[in-house]
Amino acid sequence: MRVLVLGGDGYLGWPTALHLSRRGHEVGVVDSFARRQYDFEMGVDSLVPIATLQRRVHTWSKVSGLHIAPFIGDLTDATFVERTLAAFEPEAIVHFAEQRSAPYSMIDRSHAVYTQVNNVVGTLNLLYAIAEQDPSIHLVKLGTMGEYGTPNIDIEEGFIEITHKGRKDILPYPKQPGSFYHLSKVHDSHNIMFACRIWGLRATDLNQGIVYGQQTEETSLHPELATRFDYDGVFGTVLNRFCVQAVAGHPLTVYGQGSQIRGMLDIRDTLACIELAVTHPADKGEYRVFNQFTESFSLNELAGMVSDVYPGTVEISHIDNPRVERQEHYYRAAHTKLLDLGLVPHMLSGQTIEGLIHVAERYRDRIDPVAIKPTVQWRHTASTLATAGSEPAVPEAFGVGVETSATIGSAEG
Ligand code: NAD
Ligand code: USQ
Repeated sequence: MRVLVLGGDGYLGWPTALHLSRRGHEVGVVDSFARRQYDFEMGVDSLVPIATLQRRVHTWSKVSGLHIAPFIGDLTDATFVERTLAAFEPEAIVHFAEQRSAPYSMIDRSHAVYTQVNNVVGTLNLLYAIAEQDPSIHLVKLGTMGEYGTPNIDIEEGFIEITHKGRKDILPYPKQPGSFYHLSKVHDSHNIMFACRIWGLRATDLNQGIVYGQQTEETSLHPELATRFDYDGVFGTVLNRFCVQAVAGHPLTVYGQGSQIRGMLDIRDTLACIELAVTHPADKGEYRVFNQFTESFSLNELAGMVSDVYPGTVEISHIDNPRVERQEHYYRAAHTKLLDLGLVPHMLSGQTIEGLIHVAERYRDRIDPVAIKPTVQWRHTASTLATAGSEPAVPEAFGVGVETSATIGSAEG
């Protein structure tokens, strides 16, 4: 199939492009390099060095003899989106190209606005281009498990049957996201579902859990094919961070009680799930949702596993939770649809954690201990809100972790 991977220079987009290319699909990648720019803004870097996109594509063609077509541009530019679709003529589009960090979206007003404009407008431009050029293109869109939040009932895959005053309907599952980033995914989901209903588009919304891991079959073939590995307090995700922290001799930063539970999956399963979604397209007019994770863990369990596997001493530290999130909560989420399509998951094992620790040890010299600390607070103070009108390019508000008695709104926790 002709598959266009949006966000194809990112942590998940690049290995997905390689995987689909190796599996015989004709692949194009689109990226604006926004992600590389956030690193400059924050003064952080991927732990594993990454080559430029042009270098990556060149190395892939040398290693595999296969071509990946790069398209450089921004999805918020509607003309760029239209031209790219017209030039590549995809049968499927895998859409990873969004600002994906919850803490980044919570830095201040301008970062919340940027995140929602980038994500929602980019997706809207894409929906219009698909509808106008070829409504048969299957959109495979990355959503997130965090759209659902942590309700006190089982989470279903996108929809729930509700009986109300004696009548029944199947309705979108209620959403209670935990950051302006997660909210942007909810807005996207509504827009995509609406476009399927009114224009007859076909789409799969993949509500993905937290991904861990750094190496895939294809990225391991050459150092210039490596994907990024974030461990900093804004872009690093929990298990990847804990492994780097163990190697750095830094206490594992469990936020709050650590009883929060999240759905997780191995990066190799992300690739497999995307391929399954692409090769089993939604029907014309169908908007379907798959919950893309394989196992759930509490943060304490994750910290415990890293501490058990790491050969040296590991300290686990419970720090004040910078986020507003439920800590003691029920969590049971359905995730059978991808398994029904044939997913054979890589379960989290000591070996997987050892692999991550090994990557962190190899690049130990590149670990910046200053980058590890969480710096973004969900609870804005009155003084922060009063100064939120200014929009510095590198926001001084980054690190606004000042808690005062005037702290506003912290209903959960
Ligand atoms: P990433 O930031 O590494 O990659 C996203 C890529 O999209 C970047 O290369 C960035 O430059 C590009 N991009 C962003 N906005 C763009 C725009 N307007 N136009 C063109 N390119 C743009 O993120 P990732 O970790 O690879 O995540 C990919 C997707 O998967 C995201 O949508 C994210 O929300 C979702 N997701 C990620 C995880 C995870 O644990 N990493 C979990 C669940 C869902
Ligand atoms: N956490 C810690 N310590 C840390 C980092 C995080 O305890 O050092 C906690 C957080 O408080 C949270 C949980 O770990 O309870 C997950 O945080 P995270 O930063 O690993 O993941 P999250 O912010 O949820 O976002 C990540 C990706 C995002 C994706 C989401 C999937 O960055 O793109 O959408 O995972 S999900 O969580 O299912 O919504």
